Amino acid sequence: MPVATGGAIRGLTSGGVIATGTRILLSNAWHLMLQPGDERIATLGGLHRLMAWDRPILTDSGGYQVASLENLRKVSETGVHLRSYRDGSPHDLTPERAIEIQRNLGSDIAMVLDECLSLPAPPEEVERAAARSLRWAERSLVPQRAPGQLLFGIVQGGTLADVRRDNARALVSLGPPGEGFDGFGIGGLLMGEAGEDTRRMTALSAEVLGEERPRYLMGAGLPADLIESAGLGMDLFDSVIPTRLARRGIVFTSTGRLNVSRAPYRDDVAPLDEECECLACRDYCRAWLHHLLRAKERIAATLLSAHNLTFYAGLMARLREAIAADCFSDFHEENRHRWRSAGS
Ligand code: PRF
Ligand code: ZN
Repeated sequence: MPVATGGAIRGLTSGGVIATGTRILLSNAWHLMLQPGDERIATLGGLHRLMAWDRPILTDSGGYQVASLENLRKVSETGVHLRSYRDGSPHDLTPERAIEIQRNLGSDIAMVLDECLSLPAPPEEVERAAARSLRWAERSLVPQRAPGQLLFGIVQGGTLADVRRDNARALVSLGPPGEGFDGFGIGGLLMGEAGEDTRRMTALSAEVLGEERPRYLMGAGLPADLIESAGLGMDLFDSVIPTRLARRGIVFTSTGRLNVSRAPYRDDVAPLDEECECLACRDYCRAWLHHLLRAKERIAATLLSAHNLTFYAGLMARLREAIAADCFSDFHEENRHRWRSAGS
């Protein structure tokens, strides 16, 4: 899922995003609650209609903002007391309110409010945040959802195997049989821990959560991470990586990864990727894209974001095909090193 935090992917229209082959977007309840307001969005016809996006939307709850706005928030049992990054105004985000916001937005998948910590964190803090996230998850199952809207619980527990395992177990058994969560986010990872810990905790979470319901590794976005964690049982991912890197000139191609803003591309008349059919690759060469970036032309972000999203949609499609054809291991082996670092 590309990230449209405030309801838009920077530089692209929804039609432009659809042209990349993207099938689902992530948006953020906390940001949309502040601006333009969730009730306003409901009154105006809902997020899909306003965004002119008729495919699925997943909304994150704002739990991640607990970690990323560290100096702007206070967490208590009731919920999160956050200050707006816009004007410093105070807001209380409770688990119940997070569900209500997402109902107003009308997203297809809503996430519970959780407490995500930056790592490393003291073990007792991790344990306390996981326990609280679980109590919040329980409170989230009660309020009314939008018709047809799915609700995902979120596993916390940092890199503490026992805490995370217990947390996932408890989450799976919440709610009456058949009426619990529709899927699960694996949260609290990719927060500064070592790659080996991410893998271990992802695998452990996947095992406890089981295969019946979708499992979503929150915040994963490097191609190698997506392939690897798919191998560990992950079904969904979200990240700002494809679009954020694109704006800095970094693109993924069928052969590797390159930074087209660098000098070697100034006179390169090849497309970004011979095998890509995106807007940028169809009409422009690397030299011109290099120029647009250097000249700070806004179309550069548009073209390179379209390219990266096309690349990611293609990568996910090939990954699904490999899994369906039972040749994931070959796919993993062929691709595990391809996008690791700055290449050609
Ligand atoms: N919780 C929520 N959103 C998230 C995370 C989390 O733990 C992460 C962790 N990498 C990304 N986005 N609600
Ligand atoms: Zn392209």
